[in-house]
Amino acid sequence: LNQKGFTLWFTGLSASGKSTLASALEQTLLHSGVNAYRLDGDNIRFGLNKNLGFGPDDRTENIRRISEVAKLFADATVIAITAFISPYRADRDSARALHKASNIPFIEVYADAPLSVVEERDPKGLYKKAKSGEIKEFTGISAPYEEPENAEIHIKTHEGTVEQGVQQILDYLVKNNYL
Ligand code: GGZ
Repeated sequence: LNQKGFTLWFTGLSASGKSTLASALEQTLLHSGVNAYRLDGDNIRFGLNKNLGFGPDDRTENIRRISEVAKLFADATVIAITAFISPYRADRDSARALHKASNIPFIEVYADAPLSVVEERDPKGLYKKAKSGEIKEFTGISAPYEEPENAEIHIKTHEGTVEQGVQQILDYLVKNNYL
């Protein structure tokens, strides 16, 4: 085994393109024989974290557990790709510190699209529901999103294609000797 594991930590608003980018990247890596595994709402919020909601404490616990699981995957030489809003800077920094303590690289990827753009996309109608008050504590509307200040990779998802975003990540990984 000569693959070295690390965690690629996506953060961004709902509908910012995190999951799309994370899936496309995972596919690209797997097709080139690199072992990667994606953690997202579908396999975490309906399983390990099904007892958690969207209040501040539950989001913190959501991110804490995900960071522990990602670290284990990376420790097992897999590239862990996480795709969660992770709205609090302190929680992302804790995830980073947890990795650092085990000497496992942690690469933050900001999927950045303006609120006006994600509200317009609104693929599941959640922003509409948040604005009408039907959904409470919705990130960007009635709950905070703290933008990354020093993400290793910053992708303006509304300014390029998915393929360009994936390429931006691959370029970073190659340039920094992760691939
Ligand atoms: C934000 C919510 C909320 C609230 C349900 N706020 O677009 P989606 O649907 O598929 O992605 C969102 C997902 C966010 O879960 P995360 O685990 O990524 O959030 S966090 O990192 O903040 O813990 C959205 C849906 O869940 N969703 N209610 N109130 N997003």
